[in-house]
Amino acid sequence: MQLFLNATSPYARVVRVAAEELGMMQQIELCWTDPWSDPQALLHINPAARIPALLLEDGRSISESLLIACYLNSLDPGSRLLPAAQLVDCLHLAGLGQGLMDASFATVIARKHHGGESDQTLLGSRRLRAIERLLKQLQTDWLPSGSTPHLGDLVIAVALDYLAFRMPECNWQQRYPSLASRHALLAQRNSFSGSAFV
Ligand SMILES: N[C@@H](CCC(=O)N[C@@H](CS)C(=O)NCC(=O)O)C(=O)O
Repeated sequence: MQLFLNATSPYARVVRVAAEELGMMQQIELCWTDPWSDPQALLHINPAARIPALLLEDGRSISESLLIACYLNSLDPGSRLLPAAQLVDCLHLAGLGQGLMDASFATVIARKHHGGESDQTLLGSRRLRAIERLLKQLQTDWLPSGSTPHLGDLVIAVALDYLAFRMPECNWQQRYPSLASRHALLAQRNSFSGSAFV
């Protein structure tokens, strides 16, 4: 399998972390890609020109980070990323994490293309409020899920890392110490230390 990714995409990192947690990295070739330059190889497997995208051995492809993670999980006999007994909690948390990632990523992209004033627009301020509400909700809802992290844990931890990387002024570590301690436990895993944003 080939995974199209770059080193700063939080969405691609979710897939990398998921693959590492499932012990599948040996089966995946990493294809470093700049999606913004519309490379043909990426457009061929994902016309949306977005990463991550996964190309399977038989030529079929899957886009969207959570769908790729679901596919990789389906190859795992233990279904470790989506444990049946915790499915609703896991999906609930994955949704909150994805919401945090979407609002943060859109904020970063708007600032890059339209300047810091984009934060004051209707959509910009809406995104910032969403980030604050999500952090607050996660502080209540993100509880330890056992020794093996599930997909919800991974998505949240990547989203928090992305916030620290691109929006350090948010300073969630000081403001939400329980999130910081939950995050610290995951950050020390190989899947996270080996895929840090650069
Ligand atoms: N919902 C998608 C989001 C993917 C996404 O936005 N990827 C960004 C990189 S972080 C991208 O490729 N952007 C290029 C573009 O939008 O043209 C997912 O979960 O995979």
